[in-house]
Amino acid sequence: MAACNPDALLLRALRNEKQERMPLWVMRQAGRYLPEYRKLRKQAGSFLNLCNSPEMACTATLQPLRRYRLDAAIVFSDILIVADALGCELGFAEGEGPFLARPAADEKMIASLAEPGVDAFAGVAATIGACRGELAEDVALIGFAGAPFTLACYMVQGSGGREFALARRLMLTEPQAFAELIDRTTRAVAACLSAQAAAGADVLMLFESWAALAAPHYLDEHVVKPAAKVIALLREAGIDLPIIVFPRNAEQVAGKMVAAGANAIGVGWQADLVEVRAAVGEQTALQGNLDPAALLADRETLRSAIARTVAAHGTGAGGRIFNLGHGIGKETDPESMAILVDAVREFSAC
Ligand code: 1CP
Repeated sequence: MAACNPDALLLRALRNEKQERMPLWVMRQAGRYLPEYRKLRKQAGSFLNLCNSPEMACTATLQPLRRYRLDAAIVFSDILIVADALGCELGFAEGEGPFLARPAADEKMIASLAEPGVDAFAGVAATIGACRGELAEDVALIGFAGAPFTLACYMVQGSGGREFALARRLMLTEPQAFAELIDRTTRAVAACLSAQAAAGADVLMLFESWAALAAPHYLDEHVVKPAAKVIALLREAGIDLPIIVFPRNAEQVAGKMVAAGANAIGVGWQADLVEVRAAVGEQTALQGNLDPAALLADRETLRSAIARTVAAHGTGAGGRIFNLGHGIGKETDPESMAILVDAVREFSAC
């Protein structure tokens, strides 16, 4: 397992070292906006076949790198593989999205979940291994997992959505069962990330995409503490890779995530980068946060939005990583990504 060059731009930014420009990668950069992804997805027959085949998942991971000068690849997988390993049985409904056939909807179902270890994540580990050999030395490979609260939302609900009312109800009405679910999920997330670290990931990222659904009263207990525990379990296992935490739309926890051991904070597009920087100080890297809708605009509008995001990152000592503030939309013209890559290089050069 050959790691990338320690001087790769993304790793330097994560260590708060001097950058000649901002490193750039894009959430969901391997995905449906690329015609070659849609073709591969068709060949695979289903999203899950694609995820579960290390060879095809590796091809999907590398597709955006073949087109664009990006500084990182993110392994092609999904946050819901952890829910599957816990026993919730991940399925995918064409035209709708992922679902869990056996949701962890009550105390009894939560008590009967599996205890997946590192071996349960051999598939994504094999994808990481396959990708690392194909990537240029200066491209970092990012391994990832969903954070416990976001996964718990899907596991109780059984499907996606914007509200996750069943999960929020369980959190209120059966606090012990919900805490048990978070606890079991926390251990499984650590196992999933450990497997990816052992297979050669250079950076790890925790997607806490639905953090904002935890009412303020619950944020510490169900969002901050579980992330801290995942990080502690990784450090105890001797894994010292940089860790990016993305508490989307709950950026008020950024300072606490840094105290919990996060090396960088992913910032959603609705948050003010300048405010998050003030909260975390100059010792922590920030990643973000262009509105993905900017990629649907004309070239000049897109370029000025990029210039604004670069300016909001500022020029202080803290690490600065350019990304979108959420995943790239499937309607995006691949040519807009090319404009983005050139503009970030142009505007952030120093
Ligand atoms: O081809 C298809 O139809 C599948 C679309 C798709 C893709 C490309 C899904 C289903 N997952 C993925 C890959 C994926 N998902 C990656 C790796 C690729 C990359 O980033 O380049 C990553 C990091 C994710 C992460 C993920 N999956 C998140 C967290 C990020 C976020 O967007 O907030 C979440 C919430 C999911 C769940 C999920 N998987 C897929 C869909 C459509 C969803 C959302 C479901 C919902 O809430 O309704």
